[in-house]
Amino acid sequence: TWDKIYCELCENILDHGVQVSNRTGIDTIKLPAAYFHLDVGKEFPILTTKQLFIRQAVTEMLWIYQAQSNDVRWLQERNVHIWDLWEIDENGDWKDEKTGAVLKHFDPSYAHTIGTAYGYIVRKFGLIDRLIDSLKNTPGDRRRVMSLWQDDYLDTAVLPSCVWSSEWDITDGKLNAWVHQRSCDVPLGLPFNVTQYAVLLKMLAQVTGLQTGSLYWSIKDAHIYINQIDGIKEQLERFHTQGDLPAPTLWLNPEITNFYDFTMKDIKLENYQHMGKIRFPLAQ
Ligand code: UFP
Repeated sequence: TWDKIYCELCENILDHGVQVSNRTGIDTIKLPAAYFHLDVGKEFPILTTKQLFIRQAVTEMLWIYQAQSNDVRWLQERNVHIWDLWEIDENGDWKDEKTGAVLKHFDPSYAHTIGTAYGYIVRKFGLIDRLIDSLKNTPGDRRRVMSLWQDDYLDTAVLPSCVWSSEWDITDGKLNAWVHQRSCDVPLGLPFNVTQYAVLLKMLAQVTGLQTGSLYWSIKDAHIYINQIDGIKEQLERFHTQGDLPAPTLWLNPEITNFYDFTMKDIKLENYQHMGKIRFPLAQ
């Protein structure tokens, strides 16, 4: 199950990781690489050893792949504040949350956005439309690579996309995705990212008439910030004393056949049992 894979990765990082400094000023314990496989058709992956905020996770995914937006206000209007620390201000500045120092200056036309990353790239290169077209019309295609990493757009991005590549495969009527993440905040980012791509996989399978298959997930730089270690130890303690809880199911409105028609009302997590919140600090 996902909790087991996740907890083993956390233990592996704590036991065998190396402490390094990085641009955020908060050290991490890191492993250079990690990999796992999840059969989403069998079990919907969402952690039960801590509560995951599914509404926020799905909203962010829709912001990137459906609204194809880089505008942080789109999220704020929906009461999602996970990108507030990376919002470019009116003057084009991206500022340090604590000191107010300007970390990077952008053209003021990027005000209120995160610059040219994530949804901006999806829209600019028509990535979703191309993917859906290929899934429907050339099922045997082996070139379905969706790349959010575009060299020409890195300098104008506040945070270049972390989960940046996905490859989409059809085998035996099932849709599978191979997802790669260049940098992974395991306590905060990974639980969100995995659940988001599981929802995306199911949405894409539905609108292309395929069954839900697997997520194959690879990570370069899997890390835990040192101020997150206590929270992870608490989660590991929960897992070792209570195991995990039965996985919930994800309901998608079966009437939706166009990817762009999905709204939050059409996406529901049912029977989600979990062991409650764990607070983890976020490094800007
Ligand atoms: N991060 C994730 N997943 C995401 C996201 C960010 O794990 O979807 F947007 C984390 C990884 C890293 C930090 O800790 O955010 C990005 O920093 P950097 O660009 O220096 O890798």
